[in-house]
Amino acid sequence: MIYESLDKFRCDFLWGSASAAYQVEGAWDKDGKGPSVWDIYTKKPGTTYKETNGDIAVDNYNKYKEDVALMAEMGLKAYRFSISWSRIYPRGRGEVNEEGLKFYNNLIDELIENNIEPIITIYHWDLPQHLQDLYGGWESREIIEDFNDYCVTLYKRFGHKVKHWVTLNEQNVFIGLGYMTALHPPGVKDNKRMLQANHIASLANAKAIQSFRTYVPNGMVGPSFAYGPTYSYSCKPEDILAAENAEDINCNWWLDVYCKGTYPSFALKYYERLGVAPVIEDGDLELLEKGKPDFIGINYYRTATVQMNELNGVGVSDSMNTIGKKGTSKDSGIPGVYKSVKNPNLEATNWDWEIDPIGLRTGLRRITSRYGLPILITENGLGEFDTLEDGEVVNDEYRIDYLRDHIQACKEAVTDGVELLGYCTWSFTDLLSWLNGYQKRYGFVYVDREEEDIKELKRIKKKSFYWYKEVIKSNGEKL
Ligand code: BGP
Repeated sequence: MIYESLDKFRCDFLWGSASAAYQVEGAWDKDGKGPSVWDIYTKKPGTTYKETNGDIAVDNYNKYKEDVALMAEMGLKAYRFSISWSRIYPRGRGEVNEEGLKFYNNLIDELIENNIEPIITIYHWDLPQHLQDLYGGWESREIIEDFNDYCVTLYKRFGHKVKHWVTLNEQNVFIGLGYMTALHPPGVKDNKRMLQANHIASLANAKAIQSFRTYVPNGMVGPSFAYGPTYSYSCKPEDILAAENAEDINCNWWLDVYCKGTYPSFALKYYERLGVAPVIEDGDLELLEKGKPDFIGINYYRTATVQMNELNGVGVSDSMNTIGKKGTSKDSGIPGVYKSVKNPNLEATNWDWEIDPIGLRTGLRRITSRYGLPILITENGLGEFDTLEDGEVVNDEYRIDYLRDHIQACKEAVTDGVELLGYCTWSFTDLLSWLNGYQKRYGFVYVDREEEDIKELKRIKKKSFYWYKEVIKSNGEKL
């Protein structure tokens, strides 16, 4: 629909920004924290851009007050951050580390004192290494109890202060990259193991939501999903079918399980025929049924455009453009299912991520139609090279354009009838991009460090900082 005027955002709209523990905190072995799988994985040569890791990251562990002061200056309404499991339980289970809880308690209090609503992500990929070594992490059903114990500890400590909670961040990404392309820890390429680990993660998610009802009865909880809505490359019926395949395999496979408690039937039958479908035990479906979320968190960066892929066609690519050189991404697909192609109607970033605000509106509408749940945009943003100019100026007009167009798309989606709780940009300060080092920047606040030279980690406000401040002040009316 094209409208002459648009509805307004709700008056309690959560204008926010997001981060993740491993990408900002640093202090990787301080105050009793145990190692996570990322602490270990990034030390293996060749896994990340220029061997970067989060040992120091942007030192938010020591500079959190300075960062929160900048958020307050901007007028940010919400800050989504993640808790590092191995800071709370250094070995993933057993004795709790009070020092770890203290850090997050201080951060939460600092936010609340500054009128910023904390949004907790319980798990943003940094699994305690001990659980990986002990029983293979997400591949063992033992993790369901351990994850639940960790969640309950957090609910008991912070449930009275924090209303919005995110369980798992991008299960589709940490499972897909961890067990299909081997680009993330544990670096496995095995579809059967991937689908089984994924099933266990879904059960852990459901169990965590079930416990949430007991300990945080007035809160709201949901997972964050990396949603890239699928387009068909053409109106050829073969391509349309390929797009339906991709939407089922890449999106509904997770979203249906979260919101309906069941797997999408065509995708499940397809995996059964291949002999790789997850083993669904007695009680699993009942647990999924009991663990449905209050909202769906959406991390949106781009859409996917696909075409029919013959049985002898292109397979899954295990490489990624991590250097920021446009056009270096490789073709990828699943033979007989779909293959991804470049969308000629869209511009892309230097990391080959297509920019598509209308895709965000389309995705929000698809989720609303299929599940009827409120949506919280838990991530959206532009990763680009930034230049620090003389006089400590960063003119990131391109980021402002990106965010403005996506917020406009949100407004159109709200006018369509989408129930949108808030919008968190990725990210507030610059931070470590998992595989892409520090040069792929996302923040409103420039952090002066490079891959090899950490300098003084000085915080410098970019042009987008002042722009978003006005957006928040006008509740999204002034874009
Ligand atoms: C999401 C993750 C974030 C963040 C973002 C940008 O998938 O949840 O943690 O990293 O993507 O991705 P990247 O850093 O690869 O550019």
